[in-house]
Order: sequence, then structure tokens, then C-alpha cells
Amino acid sequence: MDLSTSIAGVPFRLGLMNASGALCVTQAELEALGESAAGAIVTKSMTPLPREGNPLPRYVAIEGGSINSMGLPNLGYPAYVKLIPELKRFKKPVIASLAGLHPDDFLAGAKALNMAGPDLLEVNLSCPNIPGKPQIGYDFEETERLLSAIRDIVTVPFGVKLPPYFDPVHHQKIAEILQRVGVAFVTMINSVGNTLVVDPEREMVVIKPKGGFGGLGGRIIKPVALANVRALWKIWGDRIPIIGTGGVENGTDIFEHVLCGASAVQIGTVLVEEGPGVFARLEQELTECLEQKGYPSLMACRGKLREMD
Ligand code: RRO
Repeated sequence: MDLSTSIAGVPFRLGLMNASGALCVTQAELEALGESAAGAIVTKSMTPLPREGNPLPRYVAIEGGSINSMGLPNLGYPAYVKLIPELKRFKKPVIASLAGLHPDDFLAGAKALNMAGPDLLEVNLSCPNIPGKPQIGYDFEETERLLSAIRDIVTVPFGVKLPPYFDPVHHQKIAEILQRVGVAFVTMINSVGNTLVVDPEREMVVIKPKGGFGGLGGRIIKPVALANVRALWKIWGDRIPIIGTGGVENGTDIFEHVLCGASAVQIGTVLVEEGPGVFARLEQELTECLEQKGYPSLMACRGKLREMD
């Protein structure tokens, strides 16, 4: 089965990879992704300085998903700038995820990462977990300003990781902005930010940071993810590729993302729960799903979701 895809002219053997944040902070974790069946290696979102992140516990698996408030733990971009050329030996695309606490962080990071030569640059404008730092993706003016400044600095194809939007007006607005900026791809959705999980037994929150508020991931957010992928696909068609992420735990979930319009799919919660062996399982399940449906390739079903007359 042909499970290949292409994002901004970069070929992928398999249109399936880790979501930034899931098992991709350390050199050992990134190499394990390189050795796995994953179609690409995505780094943790990085900041100029190394960060320990928020206090523990900060990730908990719950029924149907996970809640996290990691707080951007990462090695700092100088470490990833050194690692990225080494990760190329796995012969699959390397995607650098860039974050920041201030606009200047993004610009300095973009400059340094561009020199390191990742295949793609994913600019994370949707981290929900830094106290006092709202998700930039919900501020449309700042989003356009920042992405335009990054565009003027980098030569590698760059895209943006977006938060979920919940109204068609917002889908329309962000789509127009990203078209004006000229992003090469979009990854959506990040976790559903600032949700709250309660343990009724202990009458307590389940994670420590931000009074228990954190980003929701996993199967329970799949309809939110699919809606966001679909909404942008309906505006853009194949003009800007979408990497779908959110709620994938089996081959059929990948199929659903691609039916909605995704050109590739990322895995978060289930990767954390199962480890990098998950990619071989999902590749097998996706192959079986497409064979059973009679599709000759993954991209043959892209965007083909049927609506009712
Ligand atoms: O590190 C995190 O807390 C985190 C980030 Br940067 C993000 O983009 N999404 C998320 O769920 N957690």
C-alpha cells in the first residue's frame, strides 16, 4: 500500500509521525523515533534556553485521552541545532518545532534553526500551558505579525501549529491570514487548552500546574480535531497541506483525518502511552483499512468525506 505523502515538496515514505511534545525532548527519544516506523521525526517545541518545565505531576492519562501541563520542557534550541544534522541519518524528514515566551525568541530561534537545515519548521503558536502567556493563535493580529517576520527570516519551508477553533468565523479569519503570510503547511490541532479533569474520589485536580488546568488530548478530542481539519480543507482544498493531529489511536482514525482533508497525521497521547512501536501497529492497521475500502493509496482518499444532499 502506498502510504506516502508530500508536505511543501518534502517526500514522506509514510504520512504518519509523532506530534510535537510526545516522546521527542531528548536525543535518545528523537533517535528512537528515527529507528521506529514513524514517517518523520518532530522535535519538542524549543525555546532559547533549556527549560525544566512545570512541576509534577503534569501529564496524566485519563479515560479516553490525557491532560497535560508540561510547560515547554526542552533542551534549548542550541542543543537541537546540533542534533538536527545528526537526525538526518535516519533518512526521513526532520521537523523542528519552534516556540517562545516572547516574539524575539521566535525570531532568534527561526534564524538558528534555519541554519541547522530541518526539512520543515513548525512554528508552535498554540501552547496552552505557560502561566501568563496566552495562546498566540487566538490573537490574529499577533499571529500575522509574528509569522510574517519569521517568513522574512527563513528559507526552509515553515508552517504553523494551531489551537482548535470553535467557530467558522475564526476558521475563515485564520485561513485568510495564513494565506496572506504564505505558510507552507498547517498542523492542527494542539491540545484543547485549559480544560479541567477532576478526581472525585480525592476531590482533587489531577495535575499540579495552573490549579489543575491543562491541555486535553487523545481520543476524546478527535471530533474537535476532525472539524478543524475539515474546515480549513474546505477553504483551501489542496492549496495548503494540513497535518491532522488529535485523537488518533488506530488506523481508521488516520483514515478519518485524511478523509477530512489531512495530508499527514500526527500521534500524541497514544505514542506516549504505547511508545514508538505504535507506528508499526498504525501502519499495519492503516494498510488494512485502505485495502478493505479499495483505495490504492493514502492520498487517494484525501478530502473525500461525503456530505448529505
Ligand atoms: O509543553 C507543553 O506544556 C505543551 C505545549 Br508547548 C504544547 O504546544 N501543547 C501542549 O499540550 N503542551
